[in-house]
Amino acid sequence: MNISELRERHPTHWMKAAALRVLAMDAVQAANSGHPGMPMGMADVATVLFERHLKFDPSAPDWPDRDRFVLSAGHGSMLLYGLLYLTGYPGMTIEEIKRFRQLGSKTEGHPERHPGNGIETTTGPLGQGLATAVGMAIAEESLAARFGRRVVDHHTYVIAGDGCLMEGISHEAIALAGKQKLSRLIVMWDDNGISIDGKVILSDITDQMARFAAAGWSVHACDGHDPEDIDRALTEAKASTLPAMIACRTHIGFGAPTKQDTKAAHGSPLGPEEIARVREIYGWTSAPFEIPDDIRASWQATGARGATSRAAWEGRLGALSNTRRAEFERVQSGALPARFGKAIAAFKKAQSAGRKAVATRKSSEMVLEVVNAVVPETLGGSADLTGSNNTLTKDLGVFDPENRGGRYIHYGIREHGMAAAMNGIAAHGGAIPYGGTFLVFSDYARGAMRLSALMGARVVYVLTHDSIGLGEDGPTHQPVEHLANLRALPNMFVFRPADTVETAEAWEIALGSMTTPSVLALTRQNLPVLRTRHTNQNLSARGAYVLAEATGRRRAILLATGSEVEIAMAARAALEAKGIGTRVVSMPCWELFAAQDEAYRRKVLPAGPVRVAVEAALEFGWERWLCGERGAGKKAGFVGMRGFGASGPIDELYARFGITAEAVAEKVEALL
Ligand SMILES: Cc1ncc(C[n+]2csc(CCOP(=O)(O)OP(=O)(O)O)c2C)c(N)n1
Ligand SMILES: [Mg+2]
Repeated sequence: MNISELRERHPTHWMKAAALRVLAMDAVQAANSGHPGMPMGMADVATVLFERHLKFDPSAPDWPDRDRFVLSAGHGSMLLYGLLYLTGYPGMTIEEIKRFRQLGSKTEGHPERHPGNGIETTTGPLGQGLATAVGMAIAEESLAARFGRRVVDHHTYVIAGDGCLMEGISHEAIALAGKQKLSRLIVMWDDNGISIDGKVILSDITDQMARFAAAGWSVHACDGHDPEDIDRALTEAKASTLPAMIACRTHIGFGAPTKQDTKAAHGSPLGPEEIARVREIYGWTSAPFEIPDDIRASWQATGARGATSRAAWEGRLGALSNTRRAEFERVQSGALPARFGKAIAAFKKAQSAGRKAVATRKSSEMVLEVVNAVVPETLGGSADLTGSNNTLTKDLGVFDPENRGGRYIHYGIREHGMAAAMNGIAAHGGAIPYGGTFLVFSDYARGAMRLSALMGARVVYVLTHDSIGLGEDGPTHQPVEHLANLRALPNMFVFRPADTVETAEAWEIALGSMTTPSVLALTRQNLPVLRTRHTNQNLSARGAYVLAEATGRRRAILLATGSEVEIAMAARAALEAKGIGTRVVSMPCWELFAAQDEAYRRKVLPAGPVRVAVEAALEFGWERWLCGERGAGKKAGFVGMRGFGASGPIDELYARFGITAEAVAEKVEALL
């Protein structure tokens, strides 16, 4: 449908959509940066969605039963900000729109998760929004199974561009959604045939409808500028028992006389002349950032539409029994059950006494038996390594279309899709996701892991086979740089527990960290229990602590994590036997140790003694603890990997790479 037809046949719709278009065009011009083309192209789709379908209430942005709207094509952020402003989200004022992309504004270059302002998830890296939305739809089904459709009954809508669909992560996401029959997930594809380099056919000729259909989706198409056709497609999509994709044929930069349908509309201001001509073509006479009263009123009516259904929902929530309502409210708030801490303490006590040597991946499974029994909102899973990651505990049940009450998700061999889905589960709220793969394959998930950290999502990554200790699978599977890589991420706890007790502590911290995701790096090989003296206190919460003190004068401090703490303890025994007083510091979480006050850090790492760190990974990053923190380069050493590992039995590998108690003791003696 062209603009003159639209203006004639749907005048009110046209002006509402034009308001979104003009806001985007003007804000991008004012910021002198941004992406006007996508909002101008998708304004009709967004208007119909918000006016006739989306369940939302700007006066209660965090209403748990709202529909989720995800702008996966995050570069078109002005479309989202315009919608939030026009429908009346209190946090999204015209001042914020005027400050688009400015420091400290709520209108960042790309949407950054802020549910209080109606921004459900962080997008910008293409494809992430779509894959995150899959997790939101999973969480919705899971919560509906737990609490009933009377209080959990919403949809997840996504706007995705060509870029989102070209990214590899989209394949993982749509395949997972198709298998899971996530019928409340609706993806609106901005089918405009243009991306940054020019026409999409420069690089892609995929039949997207056929691709989605092949993955088990219901596929639809519409003229993305015709409100009646958009409405028809959305209505059909909602009626489907499968996830639905709607190919919305649109024109990027709709109405821009020289730039429509070209790459020039994608990512730069249109310029004053083009903007003036667009105003004429649109029939828009208002100045920048001014919305005519009648159009404003019409948008406000759209924003007010959800208040009745929210009131009705409040009534239904109130009609639940007190216990069920309290439980619903607890999981929504993210608070853990009251008995969680006691359960972990009891587990630790039993393990300190029992002293059973197991791999920490097994320790993690043992902890999860406790956690999953006490915390009913966990949703576990693995990227096809369930038996290796030890992520499945008894009685969880498998989440699938026939059993939405199941709490274990077979994510398939889709690390990136799993990580993004977990972000979506966490962002949705009401459930706590954890998922496993090998540590080395965190590379395949990292795009989404970075967003976990940036968004502050409570996601737990169970990453097993954390070193050459995995043995025969060889260097393709042996992480060496991954700990450093993950430690480099801001706002990510990287735990490498040394035994079952530390593993329990890591889980306790991870689940209690509402705004920080966690990695648990776990071994394949057995490790002895080193924390044989029980304390209710979570020692790992300080990041590092003195596990064994020097007897006599302290001349050496050994720093170690995970499986190498055992090696440090053996080295200590050898050194002490020679009269060299040696302290062992276990460092399960660098980030938490770095966050301690200096007095504590100085107590653990005083100046003076030589320091040797041992970790079956690259040295990268250890300088901070060896040379910084009152240390000195000439009194510091590192025992660990220097390059890639090798295929072979574990004992031979540790010897081959010189990660042994003898090597640690020798290094200390050489430094003394
Ligand atoms: C993972 C990722 N790679 C690259 C980019 C840079 N980028 C931003 S938008 C874009 C083109 C997207 O094309 P499309 O989705 O068709 O958007 P349209 O031009 O239609 O608005 C690219 C390559 C990005 N944001 N994320
Ligand atoms: Mg495009």
